[in-house]
Order: sequence, then C-alpha cells, then structure tokens
Amino acid sequence: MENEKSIYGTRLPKMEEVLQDMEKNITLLRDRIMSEYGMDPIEHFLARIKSEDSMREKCRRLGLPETEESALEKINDAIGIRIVCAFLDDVYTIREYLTGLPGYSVIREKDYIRNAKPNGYRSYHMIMRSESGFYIEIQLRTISMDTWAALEHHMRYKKNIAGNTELISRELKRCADELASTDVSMQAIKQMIFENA
Ligand code: 0O2
Repeated sequence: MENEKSIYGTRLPKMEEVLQDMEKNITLLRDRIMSEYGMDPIEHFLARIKSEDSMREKCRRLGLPETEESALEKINDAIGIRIVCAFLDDVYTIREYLTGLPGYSVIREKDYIRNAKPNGYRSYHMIMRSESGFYIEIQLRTISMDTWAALEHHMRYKKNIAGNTELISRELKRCADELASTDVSMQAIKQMIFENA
C-alpha cells in the first residue's frame, strides 16, 4: 500500500483528532457517572478508524467507487466507536448524553434493541457528525449483545460451514432472544439492589 494514495486522501490526521476527541468525551462521561452513582456504566469501548483495506472492500460491496467521497460522505463508519455496557439502562443513558454533546449532531439513529434485526442482532446505532464535517458511527450494546454479535460475525465470514446453516441461524436467533431476556432480568436485579441500597 506504500505508494498507493490513501482512500482518505489527506484527511486521516483530522479523522484521528475527531476520534480522540470522542474518546475523551466518553471517558469524561464515564468518570462523571461513576462519581455520581458509584458504578461504571461502560464495560469497555473500542474506537477505530476503518482500515484502508476494509473501507475499499466496503466500497466494492456497496458498488461505490473507491474514492475519498465514498469513504467519507457516502459511507458513514470510517470513524467508529463501539461502547459495551453492562446493563440496558446504561445504553440509553449514554445515548442521551451523546445526543447533547457540544460540537456534534445526531444524523441518524436506529434502535435495534427495541426492534431487533430478524437474525436476532441487537444494538443501538447512531450516526453523528462533527462540526469539522466527519461522520462517526457509534454502536451501543450490552455485554450479551456484544458476545452474540462477535460470534455471529465470525460465523458469517467463516466459509464452508459444515452442517445445516438453517439450523445454525435458528439456534443463533434462539440464543439472541435468550440473551435479550437475560439482559432484562439483570436490569431488574440491578434495580432491586439499588432500590434497597
Ligand atoms: P463491519 O465489518 O463490522 O464494519 P444504515 O443501513 O447505514 O442506515 P445500519 O442499519 O445501522 O444503518 O447499518 P448496517 O450497515 O446494517 O450495520 C452497521 C454495522 O452494524 C455493521 O457494519 C456491523 O458492524 C453491525 N451489524 C449490523 N447488522 C449486524 C448483524 O446482523 N450481525 C453483526 N454481527 N453485526 C451487525 P459492517 O460494515 O456491515 O461490518
């Protein structure tokens, strides 16, 4: 890739600035909630710039030319953050905070927690835009949702799966639904603990 022009043109340093600013904001929020409620709302979070190869592959998959415009305007996840929470209510607390974040606007939201995808995928998706004009994709989910998504992602890209793919999909969907019901129970337990504290 040495002599090849980056699909992000010369904008990579600016993208890194936006990514770092978002990371700083999430860390500040985390500290604030922790000092107010004594509990960390975030299990862990990952922040990344989509690699050159993945972005080019996504352009091809979507039938877009491999250009800076496709990567930064047509596709909105060149900058991506995944926030994994222990509990369901933390997902919505963080979503609320992000909607009011100075310097950023929310362009699009999809609640795949209340409206899960047919395969069982659950997460809260946000597309935000920085004042400097960069899109950021934010995925918010619980630990259970993250575990499921990781396995399902792995299966999807694994070629030549032996056995009955229909059965595998059905089993994955069943696991997703069981995990969702566990998330609701864990949330109720948390509430009982806090009400009696
Ligand atoms: P990768 O390799 O993770 O980057 P949009 O259609 O853009 O308006 P939406 O519906 O939020 O909005 O987007 P989309 O394209 O359905 O999903 C965006 C990302 O969410 C995906 O990125 C995945 O990371 C994750 N995702 C969505 N659906 C699934 C799913 O069924 N299983 C898993 N494991 N992840 C999912 P990419 O670019 O597809 O992949």
